[in-house]
Amino acid sequence: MADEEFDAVVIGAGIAGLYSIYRLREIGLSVKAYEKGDGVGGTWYWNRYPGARCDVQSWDYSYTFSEELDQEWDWTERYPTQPEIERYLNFVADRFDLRWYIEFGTRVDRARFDEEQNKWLLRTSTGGKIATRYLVSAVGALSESFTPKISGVGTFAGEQYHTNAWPAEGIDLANKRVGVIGTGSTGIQAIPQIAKQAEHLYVFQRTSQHVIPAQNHLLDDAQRDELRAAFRQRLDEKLSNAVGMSGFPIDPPALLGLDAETSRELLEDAWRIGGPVALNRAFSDTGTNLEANKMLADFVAEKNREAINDPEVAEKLLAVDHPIGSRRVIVGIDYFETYNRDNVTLLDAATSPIEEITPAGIRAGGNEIDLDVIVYATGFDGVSGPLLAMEIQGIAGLSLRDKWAARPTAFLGLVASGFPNLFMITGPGSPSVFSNVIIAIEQHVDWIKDCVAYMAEHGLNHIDSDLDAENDWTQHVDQVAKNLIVGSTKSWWTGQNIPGKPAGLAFYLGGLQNYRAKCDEVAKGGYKGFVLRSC
Ligand code: N01
Repeated sequence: MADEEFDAVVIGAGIAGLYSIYRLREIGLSVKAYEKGDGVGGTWYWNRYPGARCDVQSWDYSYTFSEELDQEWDWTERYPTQPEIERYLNFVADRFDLRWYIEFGTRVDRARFDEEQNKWLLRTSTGGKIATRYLVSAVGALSESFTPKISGVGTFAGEQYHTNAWPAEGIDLANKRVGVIGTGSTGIQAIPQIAKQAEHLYVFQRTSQHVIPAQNHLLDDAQRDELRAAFRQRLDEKLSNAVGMSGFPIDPPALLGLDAETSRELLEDAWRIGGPVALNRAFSDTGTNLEANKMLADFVAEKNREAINDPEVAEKLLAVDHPIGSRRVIVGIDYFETYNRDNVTLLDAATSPIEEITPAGIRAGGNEIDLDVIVYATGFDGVSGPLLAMEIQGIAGLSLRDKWAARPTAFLGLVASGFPNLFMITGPGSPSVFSNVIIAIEQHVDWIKDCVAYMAEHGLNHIDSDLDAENDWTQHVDQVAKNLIVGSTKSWWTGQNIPGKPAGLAFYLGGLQNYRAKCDEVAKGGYKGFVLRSC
């Protein structure tokens, strides 16, 4: 027997959760959200590590559903910091009166679909028994952190933190010897900041990375006014391209077809602009042609080399073993310059792998590094990880873990066959964080809201995806990625950062605008590929 019952339960109160509450309330549903943190923000609540900021421009990393919201909020920087984004999301929660509907400090542990009642029955970490017709997972693609199993981890006498669980009060790193494991987007943001605080910083780098400078800057009033005035134009741009960002290069030339002078000029221009899109999208062929890709990678390495004083250190940092863009391109601020500091040591965890954690520090390649603090910037069990962290049981008692044993799949990334009335935001096979995630989230949530409203209008209350449609979609996801360089290297994008996790591309790489068109077409066709009925 449930203690409480709702039309819709939303799991999570980050960007997706907040917007889901807003939209589902708008169509008259009773809604409750459960959030394990004590505040809103999701990713931006948990990732409080030094240097945490978004590598999407602030004016793009903003909701678009309300022009008034856009006009009322002042971003202060091109790339907003974690505290600023957390403030923004709190502003949104208050502005739209969303807190009422959120129970904080409460995790959803179990969800079981009851076929007789056509409802999801949930158990929460606080002992709540909840029934709901629709369950919306807004758990985020990157909320289940990954810490490698290194022997001796429990013996360490100092402090250990994962970047995803950085204490809100911060950590005093002054006069401390700090080891950072991991040089992905997170490590590369944290390392320059930790270096400024620690007595000595040791960076354990297993894979060197292509890093593009952010060219971050503060915004002044005139820039903010300009951005406000261009709200509609920026929105049109975001809705029309593959990554949901404004300033996306239209019809870029092929790098291989250009003479040396022109290509250099364009590369230098893109470098000056900085950020994740300018260089990566400046040419039509660098994402598909390995020769063009190498030219771009060589340019990036040449520019980055200028920032590093010691040629041996430069070699270690810049000998990248994968094509640029094959895993997430990293946006850095003062990253390479940090290795010119006397208090920073780069350690090669590829040739001298981490062997064990000892009471005094980390033993790697036969050497023991004495440490006071170990920071795990070791990433996440992406996309499926947060869903599988809950016990989810669908039709006939099938567990989501079993369904996804070979590979996480869902039709359009939205509904996994056998798990009716469970909508996933940024689920496997959606564009998710492969695009500007806030725009992807708005699209998902709007589609879900329209779908639920359609069902209500037609006297329907049960939606599942057709298994054939789901399988066809997964094949399509792979087909689209086949000739692309993006996703061709092992990383969390393919699940290969997690030992034992089945490999498979987690995203639709065909572009957010094409994904939106496909979802709209499915809806207009009476939700073809989904099975809708009344129970
Ligand atoms: O995680 P990662 P992340 N020994 O998986 C290393 C988003 N994000 O948290 O590459 C030694 O990229 C591992 O090494 P290797 C963004 O989508 C966004 O940095 O596997 N090293 C790697 O260096 C991003 O893609 C922002 O050889 C070990 C690192 O840990 C996603 O989050 C900011 C190891 C993990 O890198 C994940 O980024 C930050 C071991 N045993 C993050 N195990 C924005 O700006 C793992 N590693 C929006």
